[in-house]
Amino acid sequence: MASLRKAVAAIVLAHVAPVVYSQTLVIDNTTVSANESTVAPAAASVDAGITNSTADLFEGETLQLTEAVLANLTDLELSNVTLFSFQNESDLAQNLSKRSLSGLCKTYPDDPYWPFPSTWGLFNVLLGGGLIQTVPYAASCYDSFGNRNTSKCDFITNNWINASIYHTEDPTSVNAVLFQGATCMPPAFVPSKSGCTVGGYPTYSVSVRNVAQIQLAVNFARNLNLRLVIKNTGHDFSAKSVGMGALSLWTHNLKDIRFFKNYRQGRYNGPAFKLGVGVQAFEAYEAARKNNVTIVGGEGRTVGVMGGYLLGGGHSPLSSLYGMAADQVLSMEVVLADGRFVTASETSYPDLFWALRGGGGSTFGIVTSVVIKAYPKIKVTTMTYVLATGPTVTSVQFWAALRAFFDGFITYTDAGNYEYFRIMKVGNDQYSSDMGPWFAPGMSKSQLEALVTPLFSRFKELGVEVNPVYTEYDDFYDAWHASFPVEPWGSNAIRQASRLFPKSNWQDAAKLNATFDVIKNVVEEGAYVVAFNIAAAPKTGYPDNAVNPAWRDTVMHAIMVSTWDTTKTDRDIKAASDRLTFGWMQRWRDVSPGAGAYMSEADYIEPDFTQAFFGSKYPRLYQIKQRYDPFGVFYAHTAVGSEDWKMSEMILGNLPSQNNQFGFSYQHEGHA
Ligand SMILES: Cc1cc2nc3c(=O)[nH]c(=O)nc-3n(C[C@H](O)[C@H](O)[C@H](O)COP(=O)(O)OP(=O)(O)OC[C@H]3O[C@@H](n4cnc5c(N)ncnc54)[C@H](O)[C@@H]3O)c2cc1C
Ligand SMILES: *[C@@H]1O[C@H](CO)[C@@H](O)[C@H](O)[C@H]1NC(C)=O
Ligand SMILES: *[C@@H]1O[C@H](CO)[C@@H](O)[C@H](O)[C@H]1NC(C)=O
Ligand SMILES: *[C@@H]1O[C@H](CO)[C@@H](O)[C@H](O)[C@H]1NC(C)=O
Ligand SMILES: *[C@@H]1O[C@H](CO)[C@@H](O)[C@H](O)[C@H]1NC(C)=O
Ligand SMILES: *[C@@H]1O[C@H](CO)[C@@H](O)[C@H](O)[C@H]1NC(C)=O
Ligand SMILES: *[C@@H]1O[C@H](CO)[C@@H](O)[C@H](O)[C@H]1NC(C)=O
Ligand SMILES: *[C@@H]1O[C@H](CO)[C@@H](O)[C@H](O)[C@H]1NC(C)=O
Ligand SMILES: *[C@@H]1O[C@H](CO)[C@@H](O)[C@H](O)[C@H]1NC(C)=O
Ligand SMILES: *[C@@H]1O[C@H](CO)[C@@H](O)[C@H](O)[C@H]1NC(C)=O
Ligand SMILES: *[C@@H]1O[C@H](CO)[C@@H](O)[C@H](O)[C@H]1NC(C)=O
Ligand SMILES: CC(=O)N[C@H]1CO[C@H](CO)[C@@H](O)[C@@H]1O
Repeated sequence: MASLRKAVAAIVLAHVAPVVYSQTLVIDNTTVSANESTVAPAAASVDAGITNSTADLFEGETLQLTEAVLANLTDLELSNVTLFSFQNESDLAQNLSKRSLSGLCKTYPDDPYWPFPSTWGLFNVLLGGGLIQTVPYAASCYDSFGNRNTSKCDFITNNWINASIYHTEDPTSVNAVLFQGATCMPPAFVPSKSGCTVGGYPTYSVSVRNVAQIQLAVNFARNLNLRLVIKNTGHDFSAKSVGMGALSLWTHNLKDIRFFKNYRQGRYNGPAFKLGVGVQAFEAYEAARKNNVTIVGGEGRTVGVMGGYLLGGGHSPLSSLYGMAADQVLSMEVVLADGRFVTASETSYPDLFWALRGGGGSTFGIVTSVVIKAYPKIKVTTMTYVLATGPTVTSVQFWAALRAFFDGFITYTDAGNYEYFRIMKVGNDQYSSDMGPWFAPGMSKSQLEALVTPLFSRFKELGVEVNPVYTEYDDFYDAWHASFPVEPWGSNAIRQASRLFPKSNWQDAAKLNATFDVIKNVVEEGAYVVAFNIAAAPKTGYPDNAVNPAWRDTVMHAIMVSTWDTTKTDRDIKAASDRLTFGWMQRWRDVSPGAGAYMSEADYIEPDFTQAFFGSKYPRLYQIKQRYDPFGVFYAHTAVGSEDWKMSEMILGNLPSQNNQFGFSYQHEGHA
């Protein structure tokens, strides 16, 4: 530790020179590279025995920042080191916002309080390296960052839409580029508006490998009132993992996986996994297959199933049977807004534990790992078919057959099934709806055939023939892998919105008519509907947590999509965007008053989002947010407490921009 002190001194004293830092430090007159093994790990290796963790910490979780380490550094009277202090009582008594110019906004790159390059250098050294200055993913298509490379640009262009796997390897690339500002798209996607700037991407990212780095970053951001964002994969529909001028924590590399054959905690006694928050669906499912068990995760292959997915609830092909992903959690390790690292479980920070399971990402803390229940290996039968108008099927028959399918929604989810289907207009009075897949966990082919016999008989009566293809699999992995192709990514010409339609709409003939009508008429007007017959109230029960109560009452999660041609005028694009929220979606809300929408796949400007995304859970979530994050260190669009802040610039007149070019990104309006 003595050498660490000297190293820090060397860096700080050297910053009289304009650019002093590199990835090296001078320790006892010897230059060494500043990397994970030289600095952040030196912070402290904490004895796992003193935590409340229910499973041993991963190695990166044992590397923690403590008061003692900071005390060693402050002994040197280095004023910059206080920038990394934990939150304390005197911080609470004052207002941290005094550190920004107006006292209202986050500190922004043009602000005189924005850290000097030398301060960023010191930060990087304390991190042990891993601070990345943003170069947008598609920068190789342009000259702006000095790295133009035609072959790399061609590769990125070619894989932009169809290969999320590459985007999730990049520190800042996100799916919802529209809200980022689409400031660095491959030119082929933006023929008239090409160019490349950082825009709404963060300024810096920390490539996180250990807890000490997260704590340093949280303390630094809180003490300097910087905007902080968290990026795991960047899948979020609302671009919640970016923000202009932000410091980003990139958690993608937290990939540890540990399996417990027999795990005991509270009343639970069975198999479990402890998964790093960077583990993606394909990796989690591979691990489950290898250990002959099944876990609850989403359909998208590269989604971060322990990150924003699970924190927002997390629906799964297994939800009708086992509930939401958030229902499976036994404990979590979390860095809080005050910089402290804690365990959240039924017995340690139970209020936080409740909120983290469904209350949304980037709100209460930065999760580093999650312990979840695992289930025995199960067989799965899938089925696909295409229902479409054509020479023998009129649109009237098409809608009647689709309605016959809707009529069975309660029956199918009661049987533990999940059906993922799409409905689209393919021409004048021409429609198509592909079932892909009908997913029947725990069922054999003959059991599924028996379940759907009445449906296909009804199709026959209506004069509609489909060709169902059944496949029986030995385990979840194979069924999942065969059923869900790699997901698309990164369009700037798309908006989505969704609704969790209540089961009670199926228990009243007039309401079901009205529900079906509003699905049908938005498709007739050009909406593309992606829907799930799914439930999240399994017979075996579910824990009390922050999952949107609308999930417990639903039998259909339906997403509507509006796309447009980017060569259209802004006026036409705005019309398409507004029609989604205020035209089509309003009809869906009107037939389901008091229901809700799934925060992770919702309308970016859902009116009354606190009710829609959190329902009756909101007041308690807001209270917990105030308790754990009184300064608003964590902010994400539509997250709990975000209504206290305002973006001052809009895209298309009403979509808050994560890329505000004109000064402060957002304003604190004070709490109610
Ligand atoms: C193709 C595709 C398929 C999908 N399939 C499903 C599905 O089957 N079921 C389903 O429920 N959802 C699905 N989703 C939605 C998905 O749940 C959300 O996009 C979710 O936000 C992804 O989480 P992430 O961590 O991968 O993404 P990110 O965009 O990186 O993060 C999402 C949010 O969580 C926060 N966050 C991330 N990591 C952490 C952390 N460690 N601690 C605290 N906050 C964190 C981020 O700051 C951000 O606010 C899908 C999305 C896509 C694009
Ligand atoms: C603090 O510094 C002293 C003296 O160099 C060292 O012995 C001790 O291990 C350090 N403590 C921590 C927590 O880093
Ligand atoms: C480091 O170098 C300086 C000047 O070259 C010298 O005075 C000092 O003794 C050296 N310190 C160590 C620990 O070697
Ligand atoms: C980290 O730095 C140390 C000291 O210079 C060096 O020995 C080690 O090889 C470096 N590790 C990596 C991964 O660069
Ligand atoms: C509290 O933290 C601030 C930095 O935010 C530091 O300047 C101050 O000395 C700390 N006060 C105490 C009592 O530790
Ligand atoms: C802190 O901020 C609140 C609300 O903006 C204000 O009322 C209060 O006076 C501030 N306190 C200090 C110590 O500046
Ligand atoms: C350009 O990109 C290609 C493909 O990614 C890479 O192999 C090559 O080394 C790059 N060229 C330069 C000069 O960086
Ligand atoms: C994406 O599509 C392009 C063009 O068809 C193809 O070259 C590329 O291999 C695809 N990438 C993936 C990962 O499927
Ligand atoms: C999984 O099951 C297979 C087949 O029954 C068996 O060969 C294998 O050893 C099991 N693996 C584990 C990790 O239990
Ligand atoms: C452990 O749990 C107790 C009781 O909830 C709590 O006071 C303490 O802060 C927890 N410690 C950690 C490190 O989570
Ligand atoms: C539902 O719609 C069908 C077909 O349009 C109609 O025959 C039936 O009377 C409607 N039911 C109710 C309760 O409105
Ligand atoms: C941001 C900040 O506080 N920077 C300070 C770091 O330390 C040097 C030397 O003491 C000061 O000059 C900076 O103002």
